[in-house]
Amino acid sequence: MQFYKEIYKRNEALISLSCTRVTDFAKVVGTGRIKMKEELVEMIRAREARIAVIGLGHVGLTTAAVFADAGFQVIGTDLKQQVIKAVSSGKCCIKELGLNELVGKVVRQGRLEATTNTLQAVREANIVIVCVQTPITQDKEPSLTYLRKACETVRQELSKRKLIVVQSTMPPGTTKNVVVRILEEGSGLKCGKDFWLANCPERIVSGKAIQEFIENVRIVGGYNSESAEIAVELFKTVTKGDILTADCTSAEAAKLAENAFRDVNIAFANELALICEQINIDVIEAIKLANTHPRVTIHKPGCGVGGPCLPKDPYLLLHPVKEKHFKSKVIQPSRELNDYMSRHTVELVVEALRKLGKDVNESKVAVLGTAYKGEVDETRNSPAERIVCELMDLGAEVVVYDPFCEESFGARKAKDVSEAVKVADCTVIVTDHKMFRELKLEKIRALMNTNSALVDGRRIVDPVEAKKQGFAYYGIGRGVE
Ligand code: SAJ
Repeated sequence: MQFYKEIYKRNEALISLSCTRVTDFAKVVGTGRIKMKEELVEMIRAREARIAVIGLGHVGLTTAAVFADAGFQVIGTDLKQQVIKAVSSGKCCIKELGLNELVGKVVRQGRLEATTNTLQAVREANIVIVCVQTPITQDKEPSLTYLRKACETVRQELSKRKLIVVQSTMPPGTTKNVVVRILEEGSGLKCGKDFWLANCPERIVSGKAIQEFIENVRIVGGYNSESAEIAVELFKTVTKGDILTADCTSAEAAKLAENAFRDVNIAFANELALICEQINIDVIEAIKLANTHPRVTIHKPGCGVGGPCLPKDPYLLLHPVKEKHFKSKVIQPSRELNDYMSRHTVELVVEALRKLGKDVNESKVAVLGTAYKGEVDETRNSPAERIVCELMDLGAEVVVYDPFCEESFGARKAKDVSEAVKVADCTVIVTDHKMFRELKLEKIRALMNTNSALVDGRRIVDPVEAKKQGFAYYGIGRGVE
């Protein structure tokens, strides 16, 4: 709170003071620092500040392209040579609406370059934006290896007057306890005084990354008030949404709370689905009715929650209290329930086959979708992995098809839906791609074995139509009549 008061007081003071009094004010805070800060702010406003973006994944490349499009000179860095090669030739390796075109445009205009030489990029930059991944280990512990490495590289070329912005998602306390320490260690520079630091969590959803980067409300967690002020100036150049300032730990926690909330809401929908299966009603109908209440918004149940964020962010949120022996009663059980949904889907497949008089180990199962969600080409933490592997462990012959992903998790990959479902005993829909929503059920039915089942893990098929076509239909959250 003190920190906001400080920003507020200072802004008020600067606005109301005459020129001479501004000089007096500056004396109190340190003329040199005020000047340094104002110089960088001026450079940002004039688009003269050079920006280095470390990590050209989904978030980093979107960030780099949007800032370049706003008129900045941007240099993006990545460890992967193929990413640098693609970006340097004006292409992007990510399926993201409008990003390919935007990268092409800013590279042609000479405003975006890419390199594996992060040290040089940092040296030449006035602003460094860190966008590296912060995954979890098998034991659900945060792995800050990439973040530490990026910060260590930044430190080697850290000089006065630079602004460092971290967009990576971090456990609460990481900016203060890890990032600052690494940056200051041995550099002889003081954070908030010689250089500035802010943590500005990304909040963009895959598929709408550019739009959300520009339109979403931004949270700027400043290490100190000056850091926040400069970072706000930076994001003002690209953001239409409001920009809110906070202390860095609150900003970190807020970002994790968003994803943990979504995960818990989906877990609620999934538990509701399991209840509905037991009492022989359809969860989709129940949720639709419940959501007509003005203060109720239940998410969608499904065969699992995947992607680079939701399956790990709840663990990042819980991390700082783990050593205090805090026992999570909502967040962790929700995570576990969402993880269980892929196994439940396999159970539905086995049950569907059993009811048709077939053993899973003598059956062919077609899995439609390996992406973690519809219209993306990303398979990280996808529920498809567990579903495919467990079905193969049970002895099923598994064939997968996904229009956007190469990954098949060890199963045979079909070139199209028809090849995947041909003579299959069961088809499982794992991803809600648009093309699977538009499946021609009659055609699928004709290609599959005579006695066959359809398991809808995303509830995108009309159950009435499926039954009309002669399928034994099983959907997550729908009791079997
Ligand atoms: N899912 C459900 N039911 C739903 C919604 C999603 O089962 O009702 C599943 C999806 O199928 C998918 C997973 O959850 O497997 C994650 O989907 P998502 O739509 O939440 O997408 P993400 O992980 O790409 O993006 C989230 C977003 N967070 C929130 O909406 C709170 C995004 O805004 C974040 O920026 C992103 O995480 C991130 O990078 O943290």
